[in-house]
Amino acid sequence: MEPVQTLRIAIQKSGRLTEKTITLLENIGIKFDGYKNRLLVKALNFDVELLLIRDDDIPEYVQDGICDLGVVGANVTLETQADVTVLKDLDFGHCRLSIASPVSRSISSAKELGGKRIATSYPVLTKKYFEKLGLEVKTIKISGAVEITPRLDVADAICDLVSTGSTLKTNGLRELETILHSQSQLIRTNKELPEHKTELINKFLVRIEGQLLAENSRYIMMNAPKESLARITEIIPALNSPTVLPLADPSMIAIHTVIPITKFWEVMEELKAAGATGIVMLPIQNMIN
Ligand code: PRT
Ligand code: ZN
Repeated sequence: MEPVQTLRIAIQKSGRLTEKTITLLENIGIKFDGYKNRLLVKALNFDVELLLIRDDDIPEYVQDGICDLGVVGANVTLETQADVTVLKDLDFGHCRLSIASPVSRSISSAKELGGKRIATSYPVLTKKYFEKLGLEVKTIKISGAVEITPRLDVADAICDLVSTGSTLKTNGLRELETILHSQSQLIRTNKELPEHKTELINKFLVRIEGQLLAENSRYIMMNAPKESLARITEIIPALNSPTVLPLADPSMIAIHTVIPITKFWEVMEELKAAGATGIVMLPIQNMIN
C-alpha cells in the first residue's frame, strides 16, 4: 500500500496575508499549535501541514506539486503565470494593481506612457497591459519601494499595488488606470492527487464556502403582528423561507431568518414600517447550505 501523504498547504510566512490565512484555516476546523518562526507546521487534528514561505514562491510550489494547495493573492499567481487552478476567491487581501504617474507631470492617461520607463514588481502584467494598448514601454523591475522611483528619476511612472491610495498620495503620484483587481485565493496544483487528498480538499472547500457565506450573512429576529407576515416575507431577501414562531400574545409572531449583510440596513426601515418591532441582528459562526 502507498504511504498516506499529508496534504500540504503553502501560505505566506509573514506578511499581510498570514494572520487572515491562519484564521480562515482555524475557522474551518484545522488546529495548529503555533506557526511563528516555523517553516513546516503540522495540524493537530487533520492530516494537513502548512509550508510557510514568501508569497512570491507560493504559485510555483503549488504548480510543481511541492504543495497541494496554496493561499496567495491573484496578483502573484497571475504575475508568475503558474499553471494552477483557482479553487476559491477568499474575500481578503483586496487590492488593485494600478498605473500611477507623478502629479507634477501632465500625464492624464496610461495611453500617454508609450516609450516611457515604468517601475514595477509586476513586469509581466505591466507589459501585457501596455501590449493590449498597442504601446511599448520599458519596464524596470523593482522589488520594493516602487513608489519612490519617479522622484529619483529612475522611472517616469509606476505600476504597483494600491489599497487605500495613501502611499500614492504621500509620494505625489496620481492613479491613472487599474489593470487588475486582486484578492487572496485558494489555489490547487494541477498534478494528479491521491483520493484521500482530493476528498480532504473537497471537504475543506465546503467548509470555506460555509464560512464565507456566514461572514456575509446575519441572523435576524423580530416580532410582528400576525397579519404582517406576508408583507415581511416579501421584504426579506431571505436565503431560505423564514422561521415563524408563536408568541405568548396570540396576535403576535416572531420571525427568524438569515439575510445578506449588505441588505440589512436597506430592509430595516421597511420592516419597521410593516410593523416589525424588537429587530435583532446576530453574527453567524458558520453555515452549511
Ligand atoms: O515577504 P513576502 O514576499 O511574503 O511579502 P510581500 O512583502 O511581497 O507581500 P505583502 O505581505 O506586503 O503583501 C502580500 C499580499 O497582500 C500582496 O501580494 C497582495 O495580494 C495583498 N495586498 C493587499 C497588498 C496590499 N493590499 C497593499 N496595499 N500588498 C501590498 N500592498 C502595498 C503596496 O505594494 C503599496 O506599497 O501597500 C502599499 C499601498 O497601500 P495603500 O493602502 O497606501 O494604498
Ligand atoms: Zn512577496
